[in-house]
Amino acid sequence: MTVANWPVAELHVHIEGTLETELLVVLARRNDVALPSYDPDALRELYRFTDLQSFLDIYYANLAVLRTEADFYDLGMAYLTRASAAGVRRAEIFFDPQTHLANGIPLDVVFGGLTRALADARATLGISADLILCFLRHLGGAAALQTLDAAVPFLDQFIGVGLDSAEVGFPPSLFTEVFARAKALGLHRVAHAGEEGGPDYVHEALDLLGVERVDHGIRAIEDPGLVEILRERQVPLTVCPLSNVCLRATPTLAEHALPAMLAAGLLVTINSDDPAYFGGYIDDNLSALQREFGLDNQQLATLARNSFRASFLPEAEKRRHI
Ligand code: ES4
Ligand code: ZN
Repeated sequence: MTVANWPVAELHVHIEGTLETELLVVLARRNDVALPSYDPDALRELYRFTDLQSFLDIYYANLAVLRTEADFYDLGMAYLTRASAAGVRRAEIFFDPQTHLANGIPLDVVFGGLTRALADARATLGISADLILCFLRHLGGAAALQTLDAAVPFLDQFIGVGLDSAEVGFPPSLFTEVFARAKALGLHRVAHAGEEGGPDYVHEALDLLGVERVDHGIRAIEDPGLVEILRERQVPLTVCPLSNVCLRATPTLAEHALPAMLAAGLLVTINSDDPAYFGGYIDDNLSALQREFGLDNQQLATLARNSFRASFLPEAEKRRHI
């Protein structure tokens, strides 16, 4: 076993962020959607980000190519195949239904394609995967409530809700009601917080949304009181190092908060976020950390164990992996 195929759970990956430029071109041609170029390398050249918003602008524009159930199936299957090769045994996958609804794609098309991909990947690759429905914070709390209501007929096809998109200016407090409703429906709850927003957003996600995991959470390290709460409760943090470098949430990988987070006793996991955009899958993130910080096999094993502990697998299944 090497870092390239160490058995892990991936808990922070946006299925839309796994759309490689090769598949982007195939889908654009299939659906007659215009792209700035039809050369996958030239398209990748456009991925030069200065912050979260500069990434989101390109990411949302590209999603216009996703039109049919087969498109969502191909997207899901491509990720699960690549993730399986990287050692992923369990994936808890975000998707953004509001983006597709805005593009005129009904929920049953999105669920139909993704759910079929997850079932086929389980049968052919032996990978366990579930979906987490994310609300786009820039569309606000009322739109999130509407989206959750519309998703109730599909409750057997997702295990939780999350919160993503532009962070600063859209605090967790806007989503208190929709997260309370998700809890009442028996859904798990996670939220992006402390990526570009400060530690106050992490406090709000914990106190007002009752999240079971924090996505990113790297800026929590700025607040010693918050670090103590996260350590004491062992709240998992799904950290995405290559994403943080690409979007300049950290100046360089060498200056990443990860070593400080581990030293503080936080339950940290390593994830890829949007691997088609940020230079790599979970194995690439682990290799980069190994190169930068000289992670040894014991530290790798700890990160892998953390990923299963932090997952939403039933306890008995977690133990089979730990
Ligand atoms: C995202 Cl890196 C990141 N942050 C917030 N929202 C997102 N959606 C997709 N990737
Ligand atoms: Zn993310």
